[in-house]
Amino acid sequence: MTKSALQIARAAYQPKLPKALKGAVKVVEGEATQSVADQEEIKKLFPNTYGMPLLKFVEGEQKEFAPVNVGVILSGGQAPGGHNVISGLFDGIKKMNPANRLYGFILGPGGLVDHNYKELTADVIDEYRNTGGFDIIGSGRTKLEKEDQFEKGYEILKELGIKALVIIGGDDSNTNACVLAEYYAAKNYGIQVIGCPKTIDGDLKNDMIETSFGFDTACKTYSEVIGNIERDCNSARKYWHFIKLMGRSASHIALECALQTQPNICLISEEVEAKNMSLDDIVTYIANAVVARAAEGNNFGTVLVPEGLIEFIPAMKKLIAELNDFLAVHADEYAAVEPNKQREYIISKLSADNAAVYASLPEGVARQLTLDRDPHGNVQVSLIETEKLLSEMVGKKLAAWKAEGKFAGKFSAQHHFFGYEGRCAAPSNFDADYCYSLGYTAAVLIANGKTGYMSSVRNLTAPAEEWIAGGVPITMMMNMERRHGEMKPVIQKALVKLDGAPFKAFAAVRDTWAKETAYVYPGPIQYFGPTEVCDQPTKTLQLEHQK
Ligand code: FBP
Repeated sequence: MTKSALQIARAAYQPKLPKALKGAVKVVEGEATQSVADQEEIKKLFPNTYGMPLLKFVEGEQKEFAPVNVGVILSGGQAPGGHNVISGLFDGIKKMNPANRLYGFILGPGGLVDHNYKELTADVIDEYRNTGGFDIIGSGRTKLEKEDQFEKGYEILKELGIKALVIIGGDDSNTNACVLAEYYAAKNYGIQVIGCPKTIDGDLKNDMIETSFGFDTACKTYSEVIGNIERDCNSARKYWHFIKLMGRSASHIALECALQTQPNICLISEEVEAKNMSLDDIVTYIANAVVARAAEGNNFGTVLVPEGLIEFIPAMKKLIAELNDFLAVHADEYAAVEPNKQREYIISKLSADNAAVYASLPEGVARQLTLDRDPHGNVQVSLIETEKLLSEMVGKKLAAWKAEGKFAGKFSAQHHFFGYEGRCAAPSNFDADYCYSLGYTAAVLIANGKTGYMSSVRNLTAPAEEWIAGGVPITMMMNMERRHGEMKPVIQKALVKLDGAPFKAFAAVRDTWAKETAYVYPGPIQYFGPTEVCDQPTKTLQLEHQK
């Protein structure tokens, strides 16, 4: 592999660890825990791993640990810092006992089931320290949820003498890690399962998991380019830029990027849902901002749009649900209709409310809603170009207002989608340190015989030295939710809280940002230099910690 100059310099970076992890570690047990909701059901489903205590690591005395082989899986979408979780885990288990070995399962949970693995030796690990990406072993979205998968996994774990498995993933992958931990415990297989909180989306968080890794780097990467666009926009003064930001469901990324760059508008899906806003309400909100800025001679601006927006607009949610049901039964009939009559055909089949919403959509989006379906027959909402949908509708509204004499400015739009380019960026110092600490924490949990725990590193706005490492029982984060028509135990997804400090801070200033040109240009992530430039956590974390 030809390495860039930054990659070479960055390989030498030694991630910062919390004080308690620097030497010998003692595990202190806290109170027994309860699940966040549905305690009786969760307890019944997880008799071996429910109610375990919170764990905190403090400095302790040197101990001897029996050798143990460990497996690791990267699950789901990439997030910056995954390689550092693995290098922290490697260094941690080697420190406990140099005879310990680490195996990586290839291309996600599927690698465990298909017995596809490779040993991660010191040479391999050293190639990937402080780098972005998950390419050390690859990732995948196979769900580990069936007994035959658990048994296939057990076969290979037994063969390789692996006594502990670390699953690095988001809420669903950690839910599955918990089910697997319970299954292996119930069967007395002697295999521990530990989770690590990953996802750029930032929606795996709670009192004990302050943030998921990758969110910091991804948001800083997007904020750099949003800032660049804002500066371009303020230089040419002729475009409105509509920027869609990744984050399948929650709007944490859009909110964080707004706090970093101060755009004219940032939509928050959770607010749209809470206020029962229609697509037209959103379009009118943006169009009003365009008119107000145009009145001051500013025919330019930036709008941040969260990827999951469409599904949070109550009227769109209902329309999508009816379309899913209808096309599940009438797909062939629909396909037989001449293309130029398909729109009318759908309108004639929908209930009155949904037909009106459908008829109001631009041609391209309406077509996307009926064509692009996933293998389960559902609309692939992430493929919908929401940024184009909104700008097209805003453009139409402004044209109508112009004809009525209500708008005298100009409106010309540019579109962007920032997602994949942030998922494999070289981890910021924060993510490099945080991930290494999470991996090291997993090693300590393993050495102490724990299973069904997630690595937890807290107090993240303080210097890394003062971070608090430990373990949280995964059952503590669970509740019962309806999934595919069945009630299932799952980790609660954390959406943007409208009464939370980050949203409130944004809501307090957004009207000013809409009117004025208050852009902030964060610039690229810095890896070397003063700490206020290189080591800042996200604004979200800073605001949440100010409470
Ligand atoms: P995870 O939740 O698995 O971390 O993935 C998040 C994400 O990056 C979302 O932001 C995005 O909607 C999705 O993955 C894209 O998935 P894919 O990589 O399969 O296109």
